[in-house]
Amino acid sequence: MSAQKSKSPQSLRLKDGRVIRFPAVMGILNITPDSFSDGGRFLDPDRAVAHALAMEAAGATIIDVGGESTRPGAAMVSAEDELDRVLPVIEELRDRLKVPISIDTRKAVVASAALDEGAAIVNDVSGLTFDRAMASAIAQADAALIVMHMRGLPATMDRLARYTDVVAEVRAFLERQAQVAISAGVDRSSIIVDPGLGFAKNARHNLALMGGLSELCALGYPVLVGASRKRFVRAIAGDGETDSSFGTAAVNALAIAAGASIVRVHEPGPAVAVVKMAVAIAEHVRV
Ligand code: PMM
Repeated sequence: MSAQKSKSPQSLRLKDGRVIRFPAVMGILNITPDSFSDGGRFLDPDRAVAHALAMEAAGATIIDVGGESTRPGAAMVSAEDELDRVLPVIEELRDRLKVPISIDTRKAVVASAALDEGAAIVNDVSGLTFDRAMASAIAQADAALIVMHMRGLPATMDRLARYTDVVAEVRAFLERQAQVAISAGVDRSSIIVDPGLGFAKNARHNLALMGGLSELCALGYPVLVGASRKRFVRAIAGDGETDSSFGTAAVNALAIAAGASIVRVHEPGPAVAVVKMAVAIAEHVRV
């Protein structure tokens, strides 16, 4: 699959030599009691491991493991609780998965422990604003980094959804925080950026960011889009499982067409089909 616009990188090489080819599908593994659509389903480590393996079999080429819900209004989780949830699962998956693991955390101690245990990518939804030690922890481990845009904390972010020009403001944040990572020693070619759909953004902001995705791609970093089953998708496409799955598929197709490199989803199987189709059309259009 390769139909990336010329400025977007075609792949990302991890320090262990594995290569993630774009566009890629990232499967979500939330080991939390309260994440929006799958809270409580994978708290049991055996179920979590089985689900990760099933997502890999369905075509996910990154598995994103998280132990803290960041849904709007969610309360903070201690580093100990987060570690208790994610480490046993990462330890088990390390030798059973062929694809790389990303750790979805805002805390440097959690990131470092997960990287030691076998994760290769840190997915920081705070875009390096939550924990000052995060950038150097990632640099030290020679890991890859996803810099996502958000404002405030999950408990407060809905109140901060005010922008004059959401695309320009998100773009400036991503550029600045990627630079923070580079200054701390993170390799430029290991950085992925993400507009953070739904994080301190209302439906209008999310739609504007989708419309401005090519401007984010122009930063030159791979762009990740995470729309799976989010509030704005359910509000527009419908709240039922089928509605939100098709709504998510529409966002993913348009994201890939605009040059995004990774889609983050709960259901990798359908997302792989969507990505293949979007790539085929994009390649044909550009012949
Ligand atoms: N969304 C959620 C959690 N982590 N990480 C990135 N990089 N991008 C996202 O959009 C994102 C994320 C919240 O969704 P979930 O509770 O369904 O995982």
